[in-house]
Amino acid sequence: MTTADKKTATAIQPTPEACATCPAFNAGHLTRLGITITDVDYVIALAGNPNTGKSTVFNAMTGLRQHTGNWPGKTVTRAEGGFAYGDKKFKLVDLPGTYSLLSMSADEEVARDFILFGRPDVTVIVADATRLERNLNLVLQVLEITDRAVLCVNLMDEARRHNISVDQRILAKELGIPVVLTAARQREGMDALLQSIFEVASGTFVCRPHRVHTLPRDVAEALDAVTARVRKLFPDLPNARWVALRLLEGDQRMIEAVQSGELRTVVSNHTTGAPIAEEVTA
Ligand SMILES: Nc1nc2c(ncn2[C@@H]2O[C@H](COP(=O)(O)OP(=O)(O)OP(=O)(O)O)[C@@H](O)[C@H]2O)c(=O)[nH]1
Ligand SMILES: [Mg+2]
Repeated sequence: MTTADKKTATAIQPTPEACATCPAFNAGHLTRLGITITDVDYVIALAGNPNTGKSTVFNAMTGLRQHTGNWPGKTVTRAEGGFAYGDKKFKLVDLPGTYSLLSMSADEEVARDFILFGRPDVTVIVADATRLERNLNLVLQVLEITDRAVLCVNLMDEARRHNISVDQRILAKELGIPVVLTAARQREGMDALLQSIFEVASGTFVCRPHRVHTLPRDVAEALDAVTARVRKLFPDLPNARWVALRLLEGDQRMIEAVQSGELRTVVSNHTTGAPIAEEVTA
C-alpha cells in the first residue's frame, strides 16, 4: 500500500472479543478506500431512480463526500470510489438517477451507458421503499440484461413511518436476486448490503433473475438475426441483444449511434476505462 493509499483508507477494526454475528464485527470487514481504486477485483454499479439514496450508499461505503440532497437529479456524472471487504477490493460507481434504460436525458444516458456497456460485476439497484412499485420498472429492465444484481430497498425508516412494510423474502424469491432492506442515512443494513454484493460478485450466490419471455416467434427470429449483425459490427459490445431490440423498435437515437459509429466510442470508453469527470471529495 502506498502512502497516498494509507491516507485515503479508513478501516474499522473488529475488536478481538467481537462475535461473528454482531454488527460491530461485520462492520470490521469494511475498509473505506476513498479515491483509491487501483487493482480492484470487482466493479459495482449503483443504479436506481433519482433521489433514492445512491450517493448516500456510495459515501457510506467509500468514505467520500459525493453531493447528496433531497431533490432528484443531483448526481449528473458518474463518480468512482473504492472499498475493501473481506479479502477483495471493489470499485463502486455512483450513477445519476434514471427511471428507465430507455430514457433520453443526458444524465440518464450516462447511467444507462454504464449499466449496459460498463461491464459492472454487480449492479446494485437502490430503490425507494415508499415508492417500490414505480421503482421496480428499472429493476426488471436491469434484470433483463444482467445475471448479477442486488436490490437495495432504501429509505426503510420513511417506509416504517408511513406504515409500509416490505416482504424481503418474497421479493427476493420473485425477483431471483438478493434483496436488502436499508436506511442508508443511518447506515442501517449496510453490512447486509456489503455481504450480498460480496456474495454475488464472488459467485457464492448465484442469481436466477426473473425474466419475461413472451416474444412471438417471428419477432424472436428477427431479433436473433439483428443481434447477430450487431455482434458482427461491434464484436466488443456487451448486451448486443438489447441494442438489437432498440433498433427493431425504431429507436432513432440508437439507429444514429449505430450508423455514425458512436456506439463503438461509448463501448471503448467503458472498456478502456477512459477518464470521466470526477465528482467526489476526499
Ligand atoms: N430518511 C432517509 N433519508 C435518506 C436515506 N438515504 C438517503 N436519504 C436522503 O435522501 C436524499 C437523497 O439522497 P441521495 O443519496 O442524494 O440520492 P441519490 O439517489 O444519489 O439522488 P440522485 O443523484 O439525484 O439520483 C438525501 O437528502 C439523503 O440524505 C434513508 O435511508 N432514509
Ligand atoms: Mg446521487
